[in-house]
Amino acid sequence: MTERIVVVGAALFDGDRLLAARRSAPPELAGRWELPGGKVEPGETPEAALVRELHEELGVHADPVARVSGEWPLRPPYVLQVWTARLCPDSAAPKPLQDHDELRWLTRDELWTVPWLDQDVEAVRELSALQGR
Ligand code: 9L3
Ligand code: MG
Repeated sequence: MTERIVVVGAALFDGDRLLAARRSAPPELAGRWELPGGKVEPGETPEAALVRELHEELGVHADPVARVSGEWPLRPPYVLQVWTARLCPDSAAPKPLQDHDELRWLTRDELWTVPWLDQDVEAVRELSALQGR
């Protein structure tokens, strides 16, 4: 049996605005919005993967804050786990460097104005419950 592989998604907050990223690849996911992140590499902690992915994808320095409870199935063998995260004081503003073509900071009222990936909907719902959104 193939082991399951964790994909980390970042709920990056600036105050109470949440960063959403529109995927540009692969074609079947393009145009849908996600919590940025990616696959945890062998020997890597999920927190380290989160920091690495946010740097690669968005050019930012960010710190993981807390794991969001829950785990959501992706295409096997992948499962999605989510951490809240904050930009470090020295960080540049996020830019879509790879895999995304647009970024948006969503206020609580705007949370459901983008077409999230199906797998991210449950995670965003969990986040909104956490934040009383
Ligand atoms: N995925 C779903 N939601 C997310 C992320 C970061 C990733 N919030 C899915 C999309 C891909 C797979 O996980 O099928 C691996 O992600 P990536 O490494 O292409 O970002
Ligand atoms: Mg990614």
